[in-house]
Amino acid sequence: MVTTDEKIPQQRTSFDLTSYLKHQKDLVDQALESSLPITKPEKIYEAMRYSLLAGGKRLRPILCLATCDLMGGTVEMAMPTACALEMIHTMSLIHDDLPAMDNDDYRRGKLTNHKVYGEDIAILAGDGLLSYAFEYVATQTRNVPPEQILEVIARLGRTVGAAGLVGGQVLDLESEGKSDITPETLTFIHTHKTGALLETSVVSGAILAGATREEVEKLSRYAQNIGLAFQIVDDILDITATQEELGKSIGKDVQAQKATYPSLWGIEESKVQAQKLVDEAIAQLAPYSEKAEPLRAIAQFIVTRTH
Ligand code: GRG
Repeated sequence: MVTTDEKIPQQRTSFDLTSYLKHQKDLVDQALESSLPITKPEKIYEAMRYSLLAGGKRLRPILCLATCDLMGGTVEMAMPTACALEMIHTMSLIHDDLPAMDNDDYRRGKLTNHKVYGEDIAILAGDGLLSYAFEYVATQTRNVPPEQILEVIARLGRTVGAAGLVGGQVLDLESEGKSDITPETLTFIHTHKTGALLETSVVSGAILAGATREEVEKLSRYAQNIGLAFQIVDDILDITATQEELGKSIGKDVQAQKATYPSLWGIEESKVQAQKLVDEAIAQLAPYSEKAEPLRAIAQFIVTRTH
């Protein structure tokens, strides 16, 4: 029992990332659920919803909401873009899994889109999600000046195209089976294929909230560092995790003779490099108070995650 003259021990309030991620993921999942109603032709909407609502960490939308909040914006301002980021991410997974690319049977613990709906519909489901993402930002964003919405749309376009995901994927495909891939080429592949969308997720939340150029640049550097760390850990998990943990086939990189960070540096050195990048990302957040705790904790989560 605590009496009036007894001192209540001061509990250190450490940020609870698990609760935060769960809460934000639930918010995003609800928004995604209502973002894409089924209409005619039902088959394509079902295929789009199948992959969009198949789970996943929702890291990109969560990052977008976190930076919008850090810069003083609201959930309402960022949620349409957060959903669009997940639509784009999902379409890239659908296309990446196709027989013409990585030829995967499982994703997020479920059969891949083409395994359920066939290759033709899977291609179209990806295309449908990609175009709907842009429509969704343009028509659903509220309480944000039009020029900020336009900047987000332009950034999204650049991120998915040849200057981003598409470019990274092309170089990735071309590098398969080659033994002379340099660290620079590998970094180019991953900053484009994986890093670009993570960076745009972070930056778009800040832009929607009206962040200054300096703030956007600082957050860009945070994002570039976590983007590369994320991919290094992805490469490590492809070797060390189980299929149940990842929800997809493992060991694909070795099988496809892909150059990866562990193949260049070994697993231990790859872990050291990933932690260095995370430390650098967190250093970018020095000017911000405890309001940046979610971004700091997410950066750390990137190297400790098991899936
Ligand atoms: C964008 C027009 C357009 C085409 C796609 C196929 C392709 C071009 C690019 C490949 C992009 C790709 C699949 C990159 C890998 C990114 C990555 C590390 C995915 C795993 O992300 P997680 O761990 O997955 O966040 P969950 O399931 O949690 O969302």
